[in-house]
Amino acid sequence: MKIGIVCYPTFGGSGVVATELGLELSKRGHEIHFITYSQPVRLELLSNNVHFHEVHVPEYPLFHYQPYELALSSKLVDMVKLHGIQLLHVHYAIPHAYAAYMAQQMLIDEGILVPIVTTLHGTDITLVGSHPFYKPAVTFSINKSDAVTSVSESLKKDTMRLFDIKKDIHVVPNFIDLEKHLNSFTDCQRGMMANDDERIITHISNFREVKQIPDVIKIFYNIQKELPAKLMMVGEGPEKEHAELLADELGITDKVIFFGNSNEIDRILCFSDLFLLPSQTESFGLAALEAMASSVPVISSNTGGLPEVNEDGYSGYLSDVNAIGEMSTNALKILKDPEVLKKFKANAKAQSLKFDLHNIVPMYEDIYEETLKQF
Ligand code: GMT
Repeated sequence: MKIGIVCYPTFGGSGVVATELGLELSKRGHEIHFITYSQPVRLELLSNNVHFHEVHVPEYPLFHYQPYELALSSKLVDMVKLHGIQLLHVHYAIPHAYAAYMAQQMLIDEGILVPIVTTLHGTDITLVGSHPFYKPAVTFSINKSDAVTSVSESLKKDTMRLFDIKKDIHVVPNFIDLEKHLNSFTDCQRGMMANDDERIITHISNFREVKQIPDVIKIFYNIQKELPAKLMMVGEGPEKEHAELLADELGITDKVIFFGNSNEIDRILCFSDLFLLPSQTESFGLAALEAMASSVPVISSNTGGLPEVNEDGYSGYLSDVNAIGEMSTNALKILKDPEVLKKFKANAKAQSLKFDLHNIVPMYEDIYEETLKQF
């Protein structure tokens, strides 16, 4: 199949999933066209089967807001015509599903039929999409998609609760390329980051309010009072400065390392002992799955889709949002005893195998085939 993929090209989970999906589909013989405003961060190599088409939005002083949807829908029309793209798969409803629907209508005018598959990722539904300013457009574009998928059962329920949805929603969980997480713990150059007696705790996110960044710092503060430890904070976002100040206030700056955005997540996870994800809401928690694939147990909140990913008492522990005390106690339960840590590490790895891309990507292929048949 010739498939057009629209996504955010940044470090966020939806862009990562879209990129990894496109790469795997290309390996399975499909021709993939990424259409977005810059080359997706995890898309390092283009090939015969993987193409990238940049959406340009010319600046014009009259516009207070530059019309990205318009430029995207025009680009989609041009690329479908030029490359014979058969299906558009858009990741994150806003504004991608809306732009794809406009492109579809323009193409119908020229006698070209292209179905749209929309994947809902989380904040496009729970935080942004359900805002009254966007809701009618998001409801319309979900209902006009030819197939709709969500990354967890929990997100499907949220979508049905928050919007008047007339379509069936297929749950296709996020997935992991386990081959990228094959490093054994001894390969990781751990010594560059911490002393042998120190535990390494990691958090990776876009440092938005929803990630409860102060909770990450406070949980770590409690941990390091009980045993030698370092905290790796990976990512960029609005809450980062606040986190730096909080670490300073608590007198732990020498134990907290802020990395910024990184393309070497697997290397960082390779030397990590524990992952913290105490989010307010999380439709899936791809970062937690990436941690588990590197044998890193997860202390997370029990919100949204996280219980579908992290199994309480097995691959880590789940607690209510803001339950900093309980999260700290659970973290210490895992970290204090090397035998317990070893067991949780093995469990985390075993849990991640449920999300092997070789099992999940065919679910998308089936949806594409079914959608093309019915269109
Ligand atoms: O977590 C974010 O704020 C980024 C966001 C995105 O769209 O890139 O992540 C969402 O999609 C990911 C991939 O499906 C999920 O793993 C994240 O849980 C989800 N984030 C939230 O629901 C907050």
